[in-house]
This record gives sequence, structure tokens and C-alpha cells, in this order.
Amino acid sequence: MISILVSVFTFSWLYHHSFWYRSEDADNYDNPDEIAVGVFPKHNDDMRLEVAWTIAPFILIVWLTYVSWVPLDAVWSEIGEDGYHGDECEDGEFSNNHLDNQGIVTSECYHVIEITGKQWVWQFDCLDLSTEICDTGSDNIEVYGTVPLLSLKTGETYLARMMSEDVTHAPWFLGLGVKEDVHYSPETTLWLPISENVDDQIILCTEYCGDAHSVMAGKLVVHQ
Ligand SMILES: [Cu+2]
Repeated sequence: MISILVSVFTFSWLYHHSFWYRSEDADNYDNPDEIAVGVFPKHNDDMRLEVAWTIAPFILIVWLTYVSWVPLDAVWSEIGEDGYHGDECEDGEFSNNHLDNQGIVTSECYHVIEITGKQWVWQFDCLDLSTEICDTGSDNIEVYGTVPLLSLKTGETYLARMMSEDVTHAPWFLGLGVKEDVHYSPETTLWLPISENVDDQIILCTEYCGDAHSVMAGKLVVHQ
């Protein structure tokens, strides 16, 4: 109904203006600016502007690529020696992660947890980690209602192995600034380095997944 109203309004407006504002001397118009269809008006032509408009964005993009190279490499760190977080922690080992002044976190080792998405709830699983390192529960957030809670420890780094039981979802840790798609298959992973400046935060779904997508939330709580 609304779309019919909008189209009636739009097309009446369009046709009215097309005829109402027609030039009356169209045939004997002498075209002083030599404007031709498909040809850029000469008086607007400026080679310097065109070259500058090509080179400046090019330099900007090269610069943005340069500054984002290391942070992106850290967010998608490899597993093992070549990565930022070493190998999986043995029992009783801690990550002792370190935040440098570039905002890059490095760790001695990492802990594995699992995140599962399904319409429309997150499931967090600490696997065999002690509750000192990782814990789960639930909490109440205004608007979102009861949401699952993931409690992680400051100074520890986690690798979340992630799957979906149905459609594609994507957990977004707002305070960490990271998000990653989860699929039915294959598994995806997401680094969660809980450095000293990470606070409690909400986790949202950032891949549209159906009716209750907007309230598919969770909460990350950080403990010492
Ligand atoms: Cu979702």
C-alpha cells in the first residue's frame, strides 16, 4: 500500500515536472557553450584537477594499506611460531600476553574455546579449561533480555573455534573490534586477546540471520 502511494507520488511529480519545465525555445537554442551529448563541457575541463584527483586517492590508499598491514596481520594471526600467540597452552600455563604501544598483542601461548551460533543464540564452551581461565553463565542486558555470558581472564589469549548449527552468523566483540563469520561448515577461528585494556562488552551478531538477528547477543566479562 505504501509503495503504491510512493510510486503514484513519484511518477506524478516526474511527469508533471518533465512537461511543465520544458524549454519553449528548444528548437532555436543556439548552444553558446557547444554542449553536446556525451562530451564533457570544455569549460569544466581541468587536467591538473583530474591528475590530482587520481594521484591523491592512490597515495591515500597506499598509505592506509601500509598502516593497516600489521594490525590486520595480528587480527588474522597464524597459529604457531610464525604467529603472534605461539602454541596452545599446556595445563597450568598462562598466556601472559603483552600489549605494545602499537596496539599489537603478543602471547606466550593461547587457550582454545568454542563458540557456536544458532538461530538466535550464542553458545560458549570453555572445553576443559579451568574456571579461573574461562567460565560461562548468563546475564540480563536491557533490550536483549537474558544472554549467554563468557568470562575470560585478563592477560590471557583465546582462540575461539567457531561453528554454526544452521545459517551463517558472525560474532562481533564490540570492545575488541573483531568479528568473524561462522558457518555450518567449515569451522572458522577468531583470536580473542584479553589484554589489560579490554573491558566488559556486548557481543552481537553481525551477519543477518533471520527474525531475531538483532537481539542475538552475548556478553563478555573480563576477570582478573
Ligand atoms: Cu546470527
